[in-house]
Amino acid sequence: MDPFDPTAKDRFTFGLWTVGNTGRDPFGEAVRAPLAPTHIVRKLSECGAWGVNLHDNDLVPFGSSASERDRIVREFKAALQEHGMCVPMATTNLFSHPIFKDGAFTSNDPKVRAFALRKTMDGIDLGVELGARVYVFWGGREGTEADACRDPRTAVARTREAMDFLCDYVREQGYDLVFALEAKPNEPRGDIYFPTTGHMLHFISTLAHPEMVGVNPEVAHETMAGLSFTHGVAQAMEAGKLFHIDLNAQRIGRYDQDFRFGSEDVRQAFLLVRLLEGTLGTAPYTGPLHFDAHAYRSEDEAGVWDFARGCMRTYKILKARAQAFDADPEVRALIAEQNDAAIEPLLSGYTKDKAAKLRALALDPASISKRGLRYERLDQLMIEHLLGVR
Ligand code: GCO
Ligand code: MN
Ligand code: MN
Repeated sequence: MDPFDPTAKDRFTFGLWTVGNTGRDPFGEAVRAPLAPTHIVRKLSECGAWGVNLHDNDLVPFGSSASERDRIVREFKAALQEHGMCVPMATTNLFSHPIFKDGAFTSNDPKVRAFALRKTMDGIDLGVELGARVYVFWGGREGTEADACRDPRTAVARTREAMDFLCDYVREQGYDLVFALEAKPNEPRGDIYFPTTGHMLHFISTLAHPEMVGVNPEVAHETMAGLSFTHGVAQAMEAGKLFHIDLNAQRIGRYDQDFRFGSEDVRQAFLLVRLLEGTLGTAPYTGPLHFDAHAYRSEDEAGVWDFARGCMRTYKILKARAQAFDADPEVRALIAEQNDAAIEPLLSGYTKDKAAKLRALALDPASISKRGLRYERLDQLMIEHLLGVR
């Protein structure tokens, strides 16, 4: 077997909405027929994926009766069982229906906020019934074009109210479920509240149950904002808050492109996989590896499965490249920690004595700054590993 072909052990997942994307965009109609969720389950399992994620309405169309819902869920569960697939994550569509045109949890209309909470409780029930352990919140419509419509602080407070309400709902039901908040700077709104993972991380610390809430960073979203995705993910990992991740590819300064993972900025993709896999010797991320991307509009259904296999293969190839890079003796020598047993203990845990000792140290800025760091060589080695010549 090709070592880069995915298997269930790799924990790769796709959304029903990702491989099911019909290619509709603001300028043109669908180019592919919709795929039945049960068909997607079968095809994804054949491609080597581990799981499939969904919005409530990807599976149960908006407005379905209770009996329709139950039949759809029954058939979907049978397909999951037959193909050995799981549903690690679920989420709510709080953006498609016109009722959400000015937001869901942040709307100025309490009826809209009530509807959003109710829809989310139902979505949580559905997700848990399918086995989901992570529930994602992406506030696609939570933003503005006409900013005078509300004080942005009100939007933050309303979002907190909703999160606290829903955390208590989950606790009362006794569900084994955590929340993951997904930031995006804009699109479909002119500006979306909580535009980056960093904004989300702080917001989480203000919640009633911060331990239940983490983040779901997406490559495209942080890149749209021109930020280093790897740094954002690292900060979330360091805080113990990387509960989920949306992998795709994106160029800075564009609309949300949702390209095949690794198809743009291979260098950032390499650094991301290196971080997630902990090939540097750090603790790896062990959650689902979700691809929130879709096939080019040029593709038919066969192209969709090429796209899905491509996302997973590229991840595995980058993982192998990262392992080789971090095992390279020259690389290890270049990034070896410099230890100084006399100085190190003085740098953490303030005491008057340590402050005095720091002041007394003989540190010569001129001689310290003379040393070249050899990052040119290090970066070139990374490029050579990435290009497969080392
Ligand atoms: C987007 C978002 C969505 C969310 C999804 C799950 O830009 O459209 O990335 O795909 O991830 O709604 O919450
Ligand atoms: Mn996105
Ligand atoms: Mn996403």
